[in-house]
This record gives sequence, C-alpha cells and structure tokens, in this order.
Amino acid sequence: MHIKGRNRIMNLDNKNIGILGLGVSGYSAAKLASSLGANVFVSDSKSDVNDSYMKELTNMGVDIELGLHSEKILNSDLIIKSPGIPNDIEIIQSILDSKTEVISEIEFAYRMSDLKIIAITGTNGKTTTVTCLYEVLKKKFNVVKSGNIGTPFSEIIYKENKYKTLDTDFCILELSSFQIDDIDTFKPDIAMILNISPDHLDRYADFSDYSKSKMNLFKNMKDSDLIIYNHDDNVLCDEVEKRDKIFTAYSLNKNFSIFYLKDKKIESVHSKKNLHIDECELSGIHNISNFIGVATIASHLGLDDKDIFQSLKMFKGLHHRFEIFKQVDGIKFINDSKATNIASVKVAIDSIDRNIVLIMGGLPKESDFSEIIKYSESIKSIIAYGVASDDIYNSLSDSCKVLKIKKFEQAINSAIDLAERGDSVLMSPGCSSYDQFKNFEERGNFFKSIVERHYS
Ligand code: UMA
Ligand code: ADP
Repeated sequence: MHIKGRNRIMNLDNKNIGILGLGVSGYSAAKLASSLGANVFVSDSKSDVNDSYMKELTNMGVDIELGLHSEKILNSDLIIKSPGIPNDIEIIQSILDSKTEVISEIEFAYRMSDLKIIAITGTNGKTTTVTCLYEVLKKKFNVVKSGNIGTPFSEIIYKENKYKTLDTDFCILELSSFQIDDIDTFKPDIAMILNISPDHLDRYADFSDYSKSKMNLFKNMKDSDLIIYNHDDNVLCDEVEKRDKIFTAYSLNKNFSIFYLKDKKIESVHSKKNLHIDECELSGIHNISNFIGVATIASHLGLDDKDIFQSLKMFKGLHHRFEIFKQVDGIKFINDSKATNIASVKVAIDSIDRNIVLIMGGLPKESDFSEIIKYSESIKSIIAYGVASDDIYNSLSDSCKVLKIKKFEQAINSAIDLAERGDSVLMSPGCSSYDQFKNFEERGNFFKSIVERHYS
C-alpha cells in the first residue's frame, strides 16, 4: 500500500523491514509496517516477551525471532531500532558494517504520516508538560499525545490509517534522548526543550554527548518552525548560543518571555490577565516554569490568555510527580517517586523551602549527591535508603542530619516518626527504584500506602 506523506512518501510494498526489540515500540512499528505491505522481521534478545504481541503479529504474518539477535536482520532494507536498545551491542556493529539504514521508531512513524507535530523534550518535566499542553490545546484543537509518555508514535499512525481518523490537528510527542538519537528527516512543526541536566550517562560518552543528543531534535527545523527553550536553564542557554537557528525563549523572568512570574502571578505581556499561583491545583516552582512553556506554545497557536489560564489553573498534575497526597496533623506528605535524578530533587526542595524531612535513595545513577548541600538550611533531616544510602551519607552527612536505613518501608516509618507539625515529608529519591521495586509507580504507591496505613 502506498500512503501519502507530507514530504516523505515511502512505499513499503514488499520491502523487508527489520525491527530490533519487541517492547511496545517494536510491536507498534511492526503492526504499522505490516499493515502497509512490508515483510516484517522482529528480533528480541529476550525469550519471554508479551504473549499478545506475539499472537497478533504472528497472525499478521510477521516473522519473530526471540532470545538472540541473529544476522537474519541484515536481510532488511530498513531497520527500526527500539529506543531502549543501546548502540554498543554486537548486532548494531554488524548492521552499521552492512550499511543498512537504521532509524528510530519515531523516524519511521514520521515517514508514514501527515500529522503536524509538537515535540517536547528535556531531562525532567516532559510527561507533566505534555499532559498539561494536551489539556490546554484540546479546548481548541483535536490533539493526541504520544511517544515516551507511553503510546508509540507508530501506534497513533497505525490507528489513524486503520480507522481513517484524519481530523487530528496535532500530535504532541514526548521524546526521550534515546528516541531522538536515531532520527534522520524527522522535523517537528513546533519543538520545546525544558532543561538539560545529567541523566542516562550510562548510554552516552559524557554529559556533552547527552546534551547534543537532546539538541539534535532541532536539526531539521527551519526558520518557519517554532523552536522554544527554557531561558532559565544555563546549560540550554549555552547550547542555544552555539546554534545558528531562530529560538524563542520562555522564562520566569519578564525580560525573556511573553508569560512570566511576578508577585506570585503568571502574567502575560499581551493582556492584563494573570493567574495567581495559589489558585492553581498544581504547585512547585518547576511546574510554574512548565506552565509558562505550555502557555507560550498555546498562545502561538492562537489560544487567548483567559482560556490558557483557566486550563492551567485546573491542571491537577500527575501521580508520583511532586504529588501532595496528604496533609495531616499539620504535616504535608509529598510523593515525588518519579524524581530519579538530582536535578528533579533540587526543584522539589526549592518548591518547599523549609522544614523538609527528605527521603532519598534507591539505585543511584551517580555517586555524588553533594549538590544537595546548598539546600541544607531547608532540610531538617535526610533518610537515605537502599543501595544509594552509603553514597548519600558520604556526600551529605557533614552538612545535614542523615539517617541510613536500607529497607524502604522502615525508611518511610522513620520519616513519619521524625515529622512534626509544619514539616513536609518529601519522598524525592534522586535515584531509580529498581533495587527494591519494579518501577517508580510501585515505589510511589507503596509510600502512599504506608502513610495512609499509619494515619488510618
Ligand atoms: N531488547 C533487545 N535487545 C537489547 C535490549 C533490549 O531486543 O539489546 C528488547 C527487550 O528485551 C524488550 C524491548 O527491547 O523486549 C524493549 O524495548 P524498549 O526498551 O525500547 O522499550 P519499549 O517497550 O519499546 O518502550 C519504549 C520506551 N522505553 C525506553 O526508552 C527504555 C518507553 O519509555 C516508551 O514509553 C515507549 O517506547 C513508547 O514510546 C519508557 C522509559 O523508561 C517509559 N523511557 C526512558 C525514560 O523516560 O527515562 C527513556
Ligand atoms: P519526565 O517525563 O521528563 O521524566 P515528569 O513530568 O515525569 O518528567 O517528572 C519527573 C520528575 O521531574 C518529577 O519529580 C517532577 O516533579 C520533576 N519535574 C517536573 N518538571 C520539572 C522541571 N521543569 N524541572 C525539573 N524537574 C521537573
């Protein structure tokens, strides 16, 4: 089948498409390729993959190999790589030697679609910002959200083709650096970058390599496209300086932005309207910054300030991201389980300011936590749990009171015992959850259940 693409008509009839990885991206890319007439081969190094993916794809005639990456994939005309697959595995070297084209799942879906794209990236705040932007834009447009947030871009295109839902105005794509790495022609109509701080350094040579990967998002964008960046992020400002593109800034500061923060109000240069941050469902200085980014895009797309502020005011945020889930006996409990790097812990502390009982720990991404020292005045005590507890203790015990407790449940109970009226118990771990949990959701839900049980 031949489908129309904006500038990228790609005929897949009888093409051999190889796909590396049978997670959700591989599954959706395989369905899309197969539905468009390609011969599809999928290879996954694990033997136990999702059964329903196997059944559905096998029924579509997709050839699947499990438990290894054999050289069979070298028979492909084009290879689509799942984002979680690093470039240093052996089969990638053989593919590169064979000169077969390798692209990301995002690039593949892009080549198959006509959709207008708003792409959001950054180290922290992507999912919150994409969800908030979706809530604001849906008042005026038909929008869908996709990408790293959970639904692969290929799934959106597959469904658009299958159900002929051709009235989508914008696809809002959350993009991780892994997804940006293997783009080639991908060009969003609007792109926004929130911040860059150290993360995923196991996949990149160094921080500069990681930053370059994020900035790669803009490489095909033209002056007629809109590229927005957070001017309050120093790393981003340096990266923007180095590039010969037209960038639009957003900031908390009036000098750089069409929306800005003044006397606890988000103000607009275009109207006398404003939004008092105490009226918003969501709190946190980082979320005000996210709101200003969202408002900047919405305003460029013609939404008026009144509608933008109304939607921002109502936006409740997401679970596990600076989620104030309980206030009892004058103590606030905040679940920030998704804070898996130090930058996200810093903004959480900044948003509370004082009397914080901070729970950090899990599986560390780095061993140096000393950046937290500058917040020691705001922190009453730190409970350090899990594999990272020694590193946290070593980095911070000279400046803060740090208690080391290996088991998560005991760590939370100790935090509850320590907390007094006027305190905030903040679980903002700065590490991944995998030493004691399946994922950050499980860790956050367990935290909430321990607190609820204590006060029931
Ligand atoms: N695999 C191989 N060979 C390897 C390594 C892995 O075959 O050498 C296989 C695994 O056995 C597994 C499959 O690859 O079956 C997994 O592929 P994947 O890791 O790319 O994961 P997907 O299920 O396709 O999900 C991906 C994103 N995952 C990652 O980037 C790690 C999801 O983001 C995203 O929601 C989804 O695509 C849809 O776009 C998750 C994530 O953790 C939430 N992202 C990271 C983050 O947010 O920090 C970047
Ligand atoms: P991502 O999708 O980039 O991981 P999330 O919206 O899931 O981002 O939030 C992850 C963590 O980052 C949470 O702890 C959240 O409070 C924090 N966060 C949200 N926005 C920002 C921001 N603009 N700067 C720094 N941290 C942020």
